[in-house]
Amino acid sequence: MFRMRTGQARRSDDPRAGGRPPAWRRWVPPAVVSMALVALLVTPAVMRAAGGPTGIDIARTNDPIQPDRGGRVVDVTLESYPVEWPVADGQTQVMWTFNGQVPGPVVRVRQGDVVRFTLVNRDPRLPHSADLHAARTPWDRDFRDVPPGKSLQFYWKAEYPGVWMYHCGTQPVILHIGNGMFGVVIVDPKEGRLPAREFVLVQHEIYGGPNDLTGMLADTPKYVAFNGERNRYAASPLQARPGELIRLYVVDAGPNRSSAFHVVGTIFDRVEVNGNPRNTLYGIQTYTVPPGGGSVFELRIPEEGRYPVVTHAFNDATAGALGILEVRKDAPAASPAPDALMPGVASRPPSTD
Ligand SMILES: [Cu+2]
Repeated sequence: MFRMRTGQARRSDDPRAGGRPPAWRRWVPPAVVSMALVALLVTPAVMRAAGGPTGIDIARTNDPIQPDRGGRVVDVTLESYPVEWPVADGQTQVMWTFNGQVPGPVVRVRQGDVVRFTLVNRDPRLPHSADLHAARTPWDRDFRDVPPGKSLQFYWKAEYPGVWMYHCGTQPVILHIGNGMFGVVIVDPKEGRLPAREFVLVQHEIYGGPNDLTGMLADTPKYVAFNGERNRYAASPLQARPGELIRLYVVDAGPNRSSAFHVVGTIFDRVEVNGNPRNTLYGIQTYTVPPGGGSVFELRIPEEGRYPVVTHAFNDATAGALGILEVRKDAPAASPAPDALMPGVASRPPSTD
């Protein structure tokens, strides 16, 4: 099925607005062809690895939109399906995921880019959806449920730099987020950033399994975690070198608890509220990231040592929202590879039960 609901997609600055049928139904402007070619060339590796919607009809909701000057069209495809996921000490449970991992893959674009976003629902049983906090677009059109075996595609523009949550918004939303359906969009500022050692940390709760709606509503998580697993970075610390710039993209996926984000033994030189450099605070000990929010934390650690990364709400740190940042002169060099942003988080195949 190929559904087009283009009427709502018009933007006030679109020269094609005015009630005529959308031009792309009748002919394809050369600009669109070149946009498509650019998209093929610049698709990030992490998204190429996610695979495409081959074999599934795409329901597209709006017309292609133009990137800002210097911007690109970037293809991003997320696939929803359940996996057996290690939550703590080799213990696994079924989690609902984007692309077979908790958190879902990091989507990284630059301010001014246009994202051609596709959600493919490979869950044989349940509808899912994608609510992207970085996108300004109608909820009832683009964040709507995608039935099993179907897909949905829409365009959105990365307007503000920042670190943004995305999540499944299918009812009951708490169940879909509580089962692992969330991830991070990084929109890099158009003026760029200083090179740094970068990590993405998503704090979230882990409940008693996909049917534990009662526990989610009562706010009684089994574990609290950074990046999918209790104490993930305690046994395998994050590594950095003395004095280098460290940049942490922190999102709290909840669904219920905030993160009182803190690194023991140091001070954040800068905190960018929502990850926008124009919202910068200096010299911060702890900064709250609420469910559905994110911030960028920058720090330099002069001395070698072990520096715990925690939520300073210690019930949740004790429940697993704890890691170690290990600073050593002989730490491996910082890697620009997308995989290095969330060490240890790897895609798993669909659950077969
Ligand atoms: Cu879902």
